[in-house]
Amino acid sequence: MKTMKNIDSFTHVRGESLFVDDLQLRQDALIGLCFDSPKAHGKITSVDYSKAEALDGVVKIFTYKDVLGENQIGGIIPDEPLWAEDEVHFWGQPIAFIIAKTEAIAKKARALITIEIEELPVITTAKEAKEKKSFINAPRSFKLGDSKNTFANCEYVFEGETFSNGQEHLYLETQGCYAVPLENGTIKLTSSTQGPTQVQKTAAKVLGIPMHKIEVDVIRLGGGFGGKEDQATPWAVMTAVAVQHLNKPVKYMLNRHDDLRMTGKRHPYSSFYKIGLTKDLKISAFEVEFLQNSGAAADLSPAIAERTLFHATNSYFIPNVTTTVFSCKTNLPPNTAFRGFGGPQGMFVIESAIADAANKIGINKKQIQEANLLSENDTFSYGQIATKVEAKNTWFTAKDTFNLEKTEQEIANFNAENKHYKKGISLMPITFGISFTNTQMNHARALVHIYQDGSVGVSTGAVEMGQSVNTKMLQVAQTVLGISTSKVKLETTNTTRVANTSPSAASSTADLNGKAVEMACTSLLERLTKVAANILSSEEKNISFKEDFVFVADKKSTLTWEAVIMQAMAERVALSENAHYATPKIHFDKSIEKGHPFAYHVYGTAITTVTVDCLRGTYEIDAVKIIHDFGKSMNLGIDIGQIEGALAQGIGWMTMEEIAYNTNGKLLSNALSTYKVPDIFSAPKTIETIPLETEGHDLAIQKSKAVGEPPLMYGIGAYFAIQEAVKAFNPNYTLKFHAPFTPEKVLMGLYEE
Ligand code: LUZ
Ligand code: MOS
Repeated sequence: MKTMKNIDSFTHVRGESLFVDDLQLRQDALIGLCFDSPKAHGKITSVDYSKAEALDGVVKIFTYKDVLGENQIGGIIPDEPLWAEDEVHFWGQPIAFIIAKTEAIAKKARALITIEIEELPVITTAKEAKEKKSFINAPRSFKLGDSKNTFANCEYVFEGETFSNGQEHLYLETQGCYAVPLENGTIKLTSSTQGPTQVQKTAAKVLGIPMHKIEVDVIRLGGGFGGKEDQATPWAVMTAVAVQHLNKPVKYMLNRHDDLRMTGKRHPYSSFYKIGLTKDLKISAFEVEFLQNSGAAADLSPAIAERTLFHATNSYFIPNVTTTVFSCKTNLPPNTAFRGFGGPQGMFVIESAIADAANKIGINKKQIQEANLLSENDTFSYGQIATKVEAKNTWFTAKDTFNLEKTEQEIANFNAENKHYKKGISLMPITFGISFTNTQMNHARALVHIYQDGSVGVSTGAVEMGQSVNTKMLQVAQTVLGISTSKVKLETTNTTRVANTSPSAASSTADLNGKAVEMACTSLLERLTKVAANILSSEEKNISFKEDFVFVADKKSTLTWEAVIMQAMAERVALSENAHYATPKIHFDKSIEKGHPFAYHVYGTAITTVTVDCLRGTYEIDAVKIIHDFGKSMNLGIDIGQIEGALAQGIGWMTMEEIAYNTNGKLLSNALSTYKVPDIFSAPKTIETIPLETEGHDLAIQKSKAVGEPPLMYGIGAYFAIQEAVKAFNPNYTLKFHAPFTPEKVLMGLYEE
C-alpha cells in the first residue's frame, strides 16, 4: 500500500507544526482566565472581585455587564449566556474573565474572588430531568409502519433499559484562542475551532459589531472530535470582548483541569426499548424512548438527538419502528458533539435489544443480526430508501475473510480448556448516514489561486484537525490540475478567504470542501486548456495536463505547466477561482419527519474477540477485524488511520472511559488519574482493516467515502464480546446494558449469583 503521507507529518514529528499556543505573542499581549461557578445550580447573591482587582498585574475583570452586544452564545436555541448573570446552571459555568499580565497572576486573582450562591436543586441524570419535566425543547419522534399493533402478532417481545455514559473528547490541544486588535475596530481571532464561522458570527453578536470586523483564522487543531464544533466559541468570544475594551492582544488557553471541568462531553443516554420478533427471527417491531442528558443548555443537543433517531435501527431493516427522543435539561455542562453525534448512542440500544432477545430466546446474537440486515431498496424509518447497500456484503465478507467459524471453534475450545480465562466474540455491523442532518448546512467553498510561477494556493472551509483533510484537498487539486505535490499548498482556514462555512464535522468535510476544490480547479483547467491549445496549435479536446506537462492526445509535449501559466498571465487570463458546492438531491421535512437527508451511507462489519481474566475482571481486546466500505479510497493510509483511531475511541467509550459527577453536579473524573482512556496497552492486539471492493459513490469526493465517524461504532462490538466472555464464565450472569463495561462491572458480573 503506497499512499500520500499526511502533508503535516514532517513538521509534526519535528515539533514545528503551529498551534494556537505556539504563536509568538505581541509584546503588549495579556493573558485571560475564566472564573467559573463553584456550584451546579443557584442564584448568585454576590460576587466580590475587589481583592482580585487590587492585585498587581491584574488589568481588568470582565463580566456580562461589559457585553456591548448580546450576552448570548446559544447556536440552535438562544439559551446560553456567555457569562452568567444572576443564576448559574452548571458547575464550571463561566461567570467572569480575568485579564492579567501573566497566567500566574490571573490564577492568583481567581483564587481571590469570593462568590455567594443561594443553591437550588441539582439534576444530574436524564431520568430525573424527565420526571421533573425539565426539557431543552419538545421531543422528536420517527415513525415507520405501526409498531404498537405489531407486537401482538410477535412470537417474542422483550423490553429493557440501557445506559451509555458520556465521553470526554480529550483533544491533545485544549481549547483556546489568541485575539489581536487590528485597525478600525477589527479583531483577528486565531482560534482552535472546528467552526470558524460560528466563532465569527457569535463574536460579532456578543460584541455588537458586524461580522466583517471579525477575522477568524484556524491554522490546525490538535484534535477536535466534535468538542470544538460549538464549544470552541465561548473562549474565542471572551478574548474578543477583552480586545474590544482594551485594544491589546489577549490570549486564553484553557489548562486541562479547566477544560475538563467547563466543557461538555458526549451525551449520556438512558433508553427504554421494546423489541418484537417473529418465529424466524425477523425484527418486526421496535420502539425506543431515548432520554438524552443534554446538560444545562441546548448547544447542539437537538441536532444530536435527531441523529440518534436516524441511527436507531443501525444496519437493520425493521418495518415497524417508533423512536422518540427527549433532550433532558440537567445541571451538567452542556453536552455537545462527539464523533458519531448521537448515532453511537442509538446504535448501542438496538444492539442491546438484539443481545437481550437472543439471550432470552437462547440463540446467538448474530443469528438475529444476520436475519435482519438491510437490503437494497429497504426504507429507513425516516423515509430514505437504502441504495447501494453494503450491509450484507460487509457482513458475509467479514465472516468469510476472517474465517468466523474457525475462530468460534477456537474460542469454544479455549473456553472449554481454561477455567480462569474466557474468550468472547461479537459481530458489529455499522450503517452511518453521510451529510449534516440539517440539509442547509451541506455546502462549502474553495478559493484556488495559481500564482504566476505556477505554484498553487488552496483555501477552503475545511479545518485540519489531524484527520488529514488538507492532504486530501491537496490530492484533489493535484489530480485535477495534473501537477506535482510540491506545487500545491493548503492555506490556513480563514473567514476572510472562505466565508460562511459550515463547521468541519459530520464526516463531511472532505466531501463538501473537496467537491468545491474540484470545481474550482476544473474551471481553472478549462481556461488553461484554451491557452495551451493555442500555444500548441492543437484542439482543446486533445489537451490534458499531467506530470507538470501538457499532453496532446495523451502524448507528452515539451510545454510545461509553468510555461502555460506564464502565457496565461500574458493573455490576462484569470488565475484565481472561487467555487461553491452544495450537495444535490438531499432534503428532509421535519413536519412529517421524512425525507432523504443523507447523500449516502457508509457500511462495515467488525469482528471483535476478547479475553477476560476471570479472577481480576480485567480484559484484553485480542483482535478487531473489519471489512469496511471506503468506496474507492483516495488515500488508504489516511483512511485506515481514521478507522484505527475511531475504533480505539469507540472501545474506550464502551469499556473504560467513565465520566462521574457527584449528586451536586461536580465532575469527579476531572483528571487523567481518575478518567481512564485507552492507551497502547489496552489497544486491540490486532487490528485488521480490509477495504470492501466497491464502485464508490458519486457524491463522495473522488468516490472515496467519508470515514471520520462511522468506524467509532465498531467499538460497540467490544461491549458485547466482553459480555459473551462473562456469560461463558458465569451462567448466572444476567445481561446488563450499562456502558462502559469497566473491569469493576465485569468482576461483579463474573461473580453475580
Ligand atoms: N454536526 C452537525 C454534526 O451540526 N450536524 C450533523 O448532522 C453532524 N453529524 C455528525 C457530526 N457532527
Ligand atoms: Mo462532529 S461530532 O464535530 O463531526
